[in-house]
Amino acid sequence: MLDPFIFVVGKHSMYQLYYWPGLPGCGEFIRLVLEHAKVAYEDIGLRQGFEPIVAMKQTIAGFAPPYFVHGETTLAQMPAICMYLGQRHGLCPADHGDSTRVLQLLLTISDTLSEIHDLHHPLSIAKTYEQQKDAALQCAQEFHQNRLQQWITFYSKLLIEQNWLVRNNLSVADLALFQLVSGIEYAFPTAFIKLISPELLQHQAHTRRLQPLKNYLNSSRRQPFNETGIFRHYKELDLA
Ligand SMILES: N[C@@H](CCC(=O)N[C@@H](CS)C(=O)NCC(=O)O)C(=O)O
Repeated sequence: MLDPFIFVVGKHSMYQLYYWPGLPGCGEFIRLVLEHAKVAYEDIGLRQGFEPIVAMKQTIAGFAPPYFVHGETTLAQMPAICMYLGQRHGLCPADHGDSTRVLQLLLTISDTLSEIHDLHHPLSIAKTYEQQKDAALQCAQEFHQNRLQQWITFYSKLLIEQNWLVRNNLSVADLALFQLVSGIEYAFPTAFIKLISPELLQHQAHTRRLQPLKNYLNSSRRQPFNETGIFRHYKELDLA
């Protein structure tokens, strides 16, 4: 029987993604690229559990998961992995300046992710949310008053008069923006309704319609948001 966690869709050699099972986290950004590129990959965490991820963390592969292995190449950091895949599978411009621009946007999205993660863990990732709830409430208030609007404005301006972020060509940065905006909608539904822009709503709609990404988003392989990931829905951290 075909292993359900080895998704052999294309003709490319096998890629391996190492990411914690049970949460979409940074791993899901990479899955979106793999799925849209229709390439074969082995999802080690979903298939084998936490152990291989912990083992990888003890090597010099990179400080924290996601890790990505392709033959002799081992990578960490979501933006670096997305760039590697984007360059191999037509989701990154050939021009050096434009591809660096894609990298810049991935890094900016990564900055937004850190800020959103730190809302529920403002003091320490070693403590639970409940142990730092007071600080989290304070940070969330500040975030909704200022930062969320600033982030939304930044990404929206890039989409005025174009469907895709860099020279109106779909790239890995667009797939990452889709996951970021989807996560914001999950974590802060009230803030989302009040603050989201027409540009970002349209970008979401365009991305959701892309094939083959659409097949993945509608499949049971899509990793749902939950309260163990970056985007957590705690009602008290949403806009009042
Ligand atoms: N900037 C890194 C973030 C890596 C990261 O924070 N990984 C989390 C899960 S999303 C983790 O497992 N952290 C464990 C640790 O920091 O020890 C990336 O984009 O890959």
